[in-house]
Amino acid sequence: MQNSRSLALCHYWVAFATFLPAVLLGAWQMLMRSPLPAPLDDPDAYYASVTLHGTVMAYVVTTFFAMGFGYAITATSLGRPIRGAAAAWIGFVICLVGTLMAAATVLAGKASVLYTFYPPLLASAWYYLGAFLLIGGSMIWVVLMVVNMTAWKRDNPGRPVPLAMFAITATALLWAWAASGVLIELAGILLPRAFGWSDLIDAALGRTLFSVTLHSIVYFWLMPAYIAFYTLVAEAAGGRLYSDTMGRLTFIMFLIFSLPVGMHHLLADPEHGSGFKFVQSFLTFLVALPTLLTVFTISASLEIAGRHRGGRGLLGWIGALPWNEPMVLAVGLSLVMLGFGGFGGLINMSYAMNSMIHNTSWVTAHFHLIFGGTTVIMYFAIAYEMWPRITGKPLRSKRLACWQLWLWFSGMLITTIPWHIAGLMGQPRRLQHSTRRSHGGAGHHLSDRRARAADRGNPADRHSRSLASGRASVGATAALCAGGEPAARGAGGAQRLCAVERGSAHFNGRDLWLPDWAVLLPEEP
Ligand code: HEM
Ligand SMILES: [Cu+2]
Repeated sequence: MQNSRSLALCHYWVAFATFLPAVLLGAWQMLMRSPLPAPLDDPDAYYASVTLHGTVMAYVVTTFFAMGFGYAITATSLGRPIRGAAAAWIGFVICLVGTLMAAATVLAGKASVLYTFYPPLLASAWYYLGAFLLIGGSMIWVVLMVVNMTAWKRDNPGRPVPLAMFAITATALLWAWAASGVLIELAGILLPRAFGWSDLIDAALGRTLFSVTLHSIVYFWLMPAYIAFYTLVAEAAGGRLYSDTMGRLTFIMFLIFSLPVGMHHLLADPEHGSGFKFVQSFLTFLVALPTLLTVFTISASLEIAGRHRGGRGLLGWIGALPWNEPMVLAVGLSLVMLGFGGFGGLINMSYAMNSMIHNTSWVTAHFHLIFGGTTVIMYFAIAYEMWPRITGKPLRSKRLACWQLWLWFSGMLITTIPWHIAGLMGQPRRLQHSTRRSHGGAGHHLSDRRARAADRGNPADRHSRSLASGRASVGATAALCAGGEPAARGAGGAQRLCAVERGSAHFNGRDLWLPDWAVLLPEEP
């Protein structure tokens, strides 16, 4: 059992030890983008920093945290040592080596490609190799979760698998699917090009493969938070889970619904037809179902706890909950951020509305709120809960833990609300300076150029506004045109869009499924 404990603890240590410097980089980036003077004001440093911050937050912190949580769940919920601990340690070392390799390459200034590493931006092969080892190494964890669950089931016929184990195994399978896109992209496109074995790089195929990863990965990040909702919150609040079946249903739904939706990250890309984009936009809405189910089940569980503790009346149970328990406080704050963030997500996924905010800082604000906020605040609460269980030592101060959660929550709201608004006003994301032009222009222009290079793989972004809105109109504005209402009332934008679309061949049913050749192969001027 000791071995299983150290396994979980070592993974947590890597997650939080890398989190700290990554947060400091984030704070510095924010200073660079603000009108305040920032130390080391240099565009190359900025892009290296955003690459490192993004890579660490999106891949390192999350993967190590989920793996550690998985091992902790296996050891505690199945009540027996982990099977395949030796393999788990090998996986840990592979992931760690990959992390160090990727981080060193970024720090050496040889991989300023941002965490999405969209081709044709190209980094040193060591960065891709590091990412490949990190993501590939975590597949050992995936196999071990499945092996441990099935072995327990075999040894305990007729008994249901504990919910936490069921859920983490679903998470592992989700991750295997999510990772497949980026692993194929790395092995088939980026590594051969970076090593010089091929001199072609198919940017559109690379982006498409990455999109398979890019949406399902967000549920991989979110899953530990949902597992805590279902398995740790009710107990911490002093009640019981309203429905175990709802929990199992939720995790199955996440697994199925998150599979085919990544293309909504390519809504402004020309290489896919509007029809596919519209279908994937629609499928994305389905993922709202398990989330609504969760919000309902968790609220009901909290209500049971609150009434159990003497809360009366319609809302009296809320006040009766033990808000000084880090786990209970975290779930409350997390749900508030999920409410705001979920609303923003509906805008991102809508084919038409996406064109308002595509590639603006709205997007960065959105995922900081829902990932840095909703998700990470639960990672903190899980650490406060599991660390004492693993080490056998009680938490030093619950009060301090609650203060930390409040501070993180307030900070995330103060950061992300204006960031959303700036995005709506058209502030682009991934720019070193967004408000200052006073530094003689040099830094600004350089960063501008870099940002344009970052978008080169996406020709649509170059004409982002007109193009995105033009294409977006095929789906939703088509309905507007048909209904005629807003156009008749003279809503300028919609009217113009209708005019554009009526004049084009887009309503030819077959064309809806073809790429936008006019953008991919522009005519000579
Ligand atoms: C102190 C808290 C944080 C601050 C001030 C901060 C700030 C920033 C800034 C300024 C950027 C660059 C945006 C751009 O150039 O468009 C950024 C990027 C990013 N942040 Fe954070 N961040 C923080 C915490 C987090 C957390 C907790 C996560 C996730 C766990 C996270 C994930 C990311 C990712 C994935 C990117 C890359 C975005 C891209 O490449 O477009 N950040 N952050
Ligand atoms: Cu997505």
